[in-house]
Amino acid sequence: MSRLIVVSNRVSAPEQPGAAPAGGLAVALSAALREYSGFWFGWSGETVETFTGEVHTRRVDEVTVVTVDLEDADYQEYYNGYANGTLWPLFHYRIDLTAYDRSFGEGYERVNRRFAGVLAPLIQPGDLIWVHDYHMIPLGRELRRLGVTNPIGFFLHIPWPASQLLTTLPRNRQLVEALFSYDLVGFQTDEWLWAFESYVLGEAGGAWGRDGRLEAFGTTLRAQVFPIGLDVEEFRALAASPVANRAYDRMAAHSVFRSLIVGVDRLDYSKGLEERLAGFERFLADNPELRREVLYLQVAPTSRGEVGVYQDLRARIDALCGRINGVYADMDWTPISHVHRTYRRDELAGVYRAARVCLVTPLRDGMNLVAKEYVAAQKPDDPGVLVLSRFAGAARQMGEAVIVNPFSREEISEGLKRALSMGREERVKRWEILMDGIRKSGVKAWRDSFVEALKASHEPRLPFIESPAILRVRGTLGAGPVAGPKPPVPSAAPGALKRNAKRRRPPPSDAVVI
Ligand code: ADQ
Repeated sequence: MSRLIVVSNRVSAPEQPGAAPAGGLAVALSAALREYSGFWFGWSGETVETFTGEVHTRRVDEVTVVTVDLEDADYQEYYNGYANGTLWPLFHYRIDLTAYDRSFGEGYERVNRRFAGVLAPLIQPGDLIWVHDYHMIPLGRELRRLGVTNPIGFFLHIPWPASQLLTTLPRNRQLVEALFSYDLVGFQTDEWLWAFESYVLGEAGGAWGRDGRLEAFGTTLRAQVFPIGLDVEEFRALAASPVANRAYDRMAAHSVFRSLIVGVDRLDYSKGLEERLAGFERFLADNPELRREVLYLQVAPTSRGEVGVYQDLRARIDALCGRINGVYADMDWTPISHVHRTYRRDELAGVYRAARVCLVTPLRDGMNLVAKEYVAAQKPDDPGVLVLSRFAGAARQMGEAVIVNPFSREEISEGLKRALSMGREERVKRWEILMDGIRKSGVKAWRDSFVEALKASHEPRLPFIESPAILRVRGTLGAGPVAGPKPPVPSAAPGALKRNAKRRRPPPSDAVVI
């Protein structure tokens, strides 16, 4: 059987024993890696002063994890810069927050060349390579340049933007051209797939090829929808665990005689937290008789805290919660509890179960797993109600939720009221349909269908190897190792180690994903 190589910016195997349990996605991918006896490759989460290309190999829970350190400048330009300062806002339709600095783009290309240079010698004939997310778009092209002809697939966890937005990105054509080095490109929903097809056909002069493949840039690829899901049974088991029961009891005692409304999000502008709080404020203003009947718990741990816009967002959310509480709180009741911590998955599952309503109102979201987790954690005979943004990828599959426009505070307020007043019979009916849907499109189905489609969409390729002259030029531009043997690892002399001192970068709060 072929080996499977999973590539993502952060590998999600727990770094130390006792670290938070991995999410459903990590569990599913780890299981696949055990089945296919492959390995997981990515950034170590550490930076050093000078890139060496040295790989760190560990076995975590029977999975081989291979990581590489990056340089400080890589971290700033590739990770904080192009990935999270350019592509993330742009792909979430926030061109007002998008940084178009050229140095970020250069850092992004450099890091992808470095990853490819380290990974290529580890690839064997017959291996399947599965690359994840926006940090790694050029990786496939770089692997091809180094002569890798194996099947390589790419899955985008976030939205694909409309062409009118993507064309604001300098070198947008090169970014899309890079995707044509993959055999298969997967999206969460048909909306993001159509936006991609529309760019290829409208902007890149592409065309439909045979068997539904897309042709452009002198080659072809298959683009398909693979909606990501949960390991539903695992999550239901978590929701019934002793830790979940304790969290449930705590929340039930805290909200006695009141309905608990919950929101759980990484603190990110795409999640619509400010708009949601404004919607909740509107609900309090419009429904004086219901005010003291509700408690709203918003769990929003800091993510990407080194990036300025995220620090500003934190300050605005804190101020907004403080203002709403200041206006509406009473001696024995505070409408909003706002916590910054991350919680264990089993604890979160207990909180979901105790909540009568879950507010999931991103302004734009690839899928949104919180929506699915909330549904999976409910009591079948007395489930709560999901209020879901029409702009979350999850809304394409979860039409039985109360669907709202997150930009409208009136719609959030009305959706909340509708959810709080919904009778048990209707709640059960809607929940059963939602539950059936998330069971049918779980994370294992997602994973297996992607891997099968990757095998089926691979077409033999001639090795694409650049001339030694080009490789030399790329080397002198600071590209790092591009092929062949690894560069020498610096000597272990104390001075040398100090000069290349490691720095642990912030925990992967944006990598709850992978
Ligand atoms: P994210 O933007 O991270 O993922 P989401 O799908 O909602 O968004 O996943 C968040 C995960 O983090 C959930 O599993 C949730 O339980 C967990 N989480 C959130 N807050 C937490 C807290 N305080 N403590 C502990 N855990 C917490 C990206 C895309 C999404 C896409 C996923 C998967 O942006 O659209 O659904 O990848 O493809």
